[in-house]
Amino acid sequence: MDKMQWWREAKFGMFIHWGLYAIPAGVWDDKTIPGIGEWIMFTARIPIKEYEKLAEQFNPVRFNAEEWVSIAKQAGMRYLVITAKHHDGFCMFDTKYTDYNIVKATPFKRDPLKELSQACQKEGIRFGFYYSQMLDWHHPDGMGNFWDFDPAKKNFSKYLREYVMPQLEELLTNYGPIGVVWFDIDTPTPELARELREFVLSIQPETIISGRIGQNLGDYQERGDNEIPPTVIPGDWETPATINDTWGYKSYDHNWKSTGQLIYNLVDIVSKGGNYLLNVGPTAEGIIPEPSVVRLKEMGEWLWLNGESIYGCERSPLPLEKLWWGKCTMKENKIYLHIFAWPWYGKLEVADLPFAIKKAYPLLTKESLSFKQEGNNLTLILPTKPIDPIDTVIVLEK
Ligand code: FHN
Repeated sequence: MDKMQWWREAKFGMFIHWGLYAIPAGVWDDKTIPGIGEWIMFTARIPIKEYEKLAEQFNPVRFNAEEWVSIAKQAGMRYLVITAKHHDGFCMFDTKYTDYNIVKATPFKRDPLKELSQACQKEGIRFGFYYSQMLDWHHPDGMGNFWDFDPAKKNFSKYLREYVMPQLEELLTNYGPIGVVWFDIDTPTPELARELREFVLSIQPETIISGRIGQNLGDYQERGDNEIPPTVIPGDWETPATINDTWGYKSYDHNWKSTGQLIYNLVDIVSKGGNYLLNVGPTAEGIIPEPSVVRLKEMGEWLWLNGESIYGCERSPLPLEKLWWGKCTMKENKIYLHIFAWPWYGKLEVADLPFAIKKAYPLLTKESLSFKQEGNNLTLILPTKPIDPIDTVIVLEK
């Protein structure tokens, strides 16, 4: 079977950005630091020696892997991707290639990736990890830190071969089956990207590699952060996205998207053929912020009832730009109309249908709706009010 199959069907995953940056949470030296939380070391140009001290304080005693996985599961998410090493270089897993890791450098001493991988396996959620292969502000040969190191003296291929690859070997050997290796940004040359790809696949050939390995060598295309393409896109692709405006936790970012917006984004992405990798940024205590949990739970409630119109669905067969009322997904002999803007006059005209319709009904009530089809055009009689307050799904059956 095609190794992409489970991923294509999954549609919805949990991204987790968790690391030392959760301690300052967007504040350094009593100043609020602009931008995304996990970039604080860069944005505030924090010297390694100072940033490193955060590790001594990192003790997320409230972290509970099973709880996190159950939040993902209840949200209807089918895979999980957590930062093993972000740009700050701190390793959130046990590694013998640096002591700058959560087991050796913190009072916590536990390996959250191990616990999460086990909890995922138990719950049937695919486990994956994010690994910053290009930027590493802590390693003298990684890219990006020009305030502690002289960029001219860096030996990137040495870092990639003698540090990144051995760490990937640990991650691909000690944590069970890895669904996704989520590289970020890019790998500078096609040769190095190919070497990296082949190395990963030599250990776990079934692992899916994110598009940001660069050089067109990913197994799917990664869209920009929070970028939803305007139209249907061929091939496999994913949108990584935030619930507020940061990936890593920031104490004062309260700009949470509404549940309605998040469901709309999910449906929009699926209607265009993609996956939605939605991020949470846990606190330094190990808690997924409550506003995220509430929204994920509400998404899960919607998906519990309407998941048939999402999981395993194909891109819209109808031209999306004509659907002023919502979105459309499809699976086997069914077209799913996702109505976000309810036509108050109780009638919906749908043009360009690819096949003759035998039955029409709301997914939630299954009560037949009357309709008339002339050629490719359908007129559907709808109840006067929506059945779901956010997205009422109408099924058209062949
Ligand atoms: O720089 C990172 C950022 O911190 C975050 O990890 C996002 C997630 O897609 N990726 C990078 C920028 O594209």
